[in-house]
Amino acid sequence: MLVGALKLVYKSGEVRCVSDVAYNSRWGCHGYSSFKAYPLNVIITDRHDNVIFPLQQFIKHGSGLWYTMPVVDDKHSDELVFSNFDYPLYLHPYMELRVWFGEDLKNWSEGDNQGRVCVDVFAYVIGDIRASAGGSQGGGTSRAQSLLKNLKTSLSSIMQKNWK
Ligand SMILES: [Ca+2]
Repeated sequence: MLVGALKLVYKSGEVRCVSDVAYNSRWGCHGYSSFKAYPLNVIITDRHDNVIFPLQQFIKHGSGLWYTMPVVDDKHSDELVFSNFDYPLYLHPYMELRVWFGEDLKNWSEGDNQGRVCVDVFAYVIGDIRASAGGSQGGGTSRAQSLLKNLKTSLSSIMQKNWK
């Protein structure tokens, strides 16, 4: 299936980028001075540890993969949503996705990291590749484009229908 977005929904736990629990966070390292401007550190990769989300333009600190996203608060936000409707992700059965703490992925300043966070992962499905078998290459993209038009008119109902 073609996936335009991934959503991580917070379930439980805390993580921090140093040993002090004062920096407990759901998605990064809350209030830690070095990363206040880009406090998010949860990364999605494939099974070879290639970064899928966040998109490169959000990453502000390449060594540890610290990033920022509009509106998202690293301590209080219930959800973390990554989207890429220009280049939908093709997910197939048994494909592995990994949820990383960026510092751990990069083996950078990871020795003092602590904690664990559990999340549910949802995919925003914009098409099934089998449904368009025989169609022209790029059919998924045009489906994404048509969906974007729908989003403008009925965002809430589509959002409910497509999260799986
Ligand atoms: Ca650290």
